[in-house]
Amino acid sequence: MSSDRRDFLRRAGVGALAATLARGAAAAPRPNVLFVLADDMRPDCIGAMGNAHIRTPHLDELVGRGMAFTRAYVQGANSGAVCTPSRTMILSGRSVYHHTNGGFAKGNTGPEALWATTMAAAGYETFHLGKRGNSYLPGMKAFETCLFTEQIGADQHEVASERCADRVIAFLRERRSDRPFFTYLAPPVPHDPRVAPKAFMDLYDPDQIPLPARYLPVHPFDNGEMTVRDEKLAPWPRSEAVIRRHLADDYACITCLDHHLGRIVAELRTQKQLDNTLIVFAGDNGLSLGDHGLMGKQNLYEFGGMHVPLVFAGPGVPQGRSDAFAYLFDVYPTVCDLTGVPIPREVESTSLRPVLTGTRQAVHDVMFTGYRACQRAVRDDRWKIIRYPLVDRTQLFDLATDPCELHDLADRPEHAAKLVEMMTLLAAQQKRYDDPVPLTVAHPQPAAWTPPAKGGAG
Ligand SMILES: [Ca+2]
Repeated sequence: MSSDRRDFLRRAGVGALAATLARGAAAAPRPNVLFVLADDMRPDCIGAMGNAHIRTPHLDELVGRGMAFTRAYVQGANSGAVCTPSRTMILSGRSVYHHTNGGFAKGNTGPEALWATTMAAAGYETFHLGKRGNSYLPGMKAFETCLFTEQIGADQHEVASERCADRVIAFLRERRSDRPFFTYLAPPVPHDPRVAPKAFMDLYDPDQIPLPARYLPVHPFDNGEMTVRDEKLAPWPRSEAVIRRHLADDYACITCLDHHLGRIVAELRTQKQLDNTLIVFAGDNGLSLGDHGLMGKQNLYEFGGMHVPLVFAGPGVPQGRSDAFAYLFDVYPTVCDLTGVPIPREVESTSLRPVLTGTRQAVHDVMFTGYRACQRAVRDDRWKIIRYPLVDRTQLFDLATDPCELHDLADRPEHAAKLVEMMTLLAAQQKRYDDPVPLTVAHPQPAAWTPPAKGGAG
């Protein structure tokens, strides 16, 4: 054998060994991923997160063995249907200010690497089940299997949780792939109409549910979105009885969803896949349900439209709770990071893995949120400003002493410097994300607001 030939074989052998090692690395079993996105869910509607009046045993178990983020937010919306930009951000990893679908961008949004495509390229079998409307169609159609709730009768709210769970369980039982799965489940629950089977509705007596600490009959001024559809779900002024009933209905839908999520988890346990499945639970946006005289998700209060539940549990996730700031669309790069999937450069959001693993306290210093052209907010650990440009109104809250945002300090002379500091911070965040909305307008409208004499469901 010639030395050239031996040299070739040696090099080939090394190459083959390297290839084998590479295959071995690639074939190392990645965990399955089950992402569950509730529709319109407040972050305080999980028993284990401090709500003594709601029953969520399966979500409690998830929180108990995973990591819950107490300060996770949707970045913003240029539409009353906050679902649309929220889901677009999740599926694309692009900021609301760099996307046209419910976002603020005009024209080219830049290249995007869809979450489903990224996971598929890393060897995942991808499965989507969620509502067709108010989401991001290209992001959903990038899944190998893309089912819409309408196709399986899960758009009927009373049976939506059950039918969604049935379909996911069928997927888990029927799949023959050796690949790990990435399942994206987005049931239209607890979104209104807030109806669940009687057994769940009967669990909650409205008279036994306390009023929220932030309850007001009417919002004190015009926030620019006072009569959008969600706000018409209750008459003005919001009566205590009506708010209690909405809360009871909401809790019933969440308990029903919790029950059927428990069935999916039980199936994973039966298949001995639970320990190898990363489960992420989140809400696509929050909801007011009587806080500050508001019903919907079209505002920037802490328990308004943008603050959402976010829980990770499974391989690589320690048990605990974090008050580190998180944007909801951080979920995409975080899941990549936890499963060893490369994060595409087009993804603008940030992996929360350093927070999950304890190597960093936080990956965001502040949270910046926006709603159409009428509301902007920024908060840090203690202070928060909400700016309403169209009515030239500003609120300043000390969240350390006033977590319910009931005491506006914007006009207090002793906080004048803090007001300037927070306005400067807000402007800097706008610049960072290319937010085109001005914080002042030439001819602001009057801030005073009178509820319609008629209107609003009973
Ligand atoms: Ca929603």
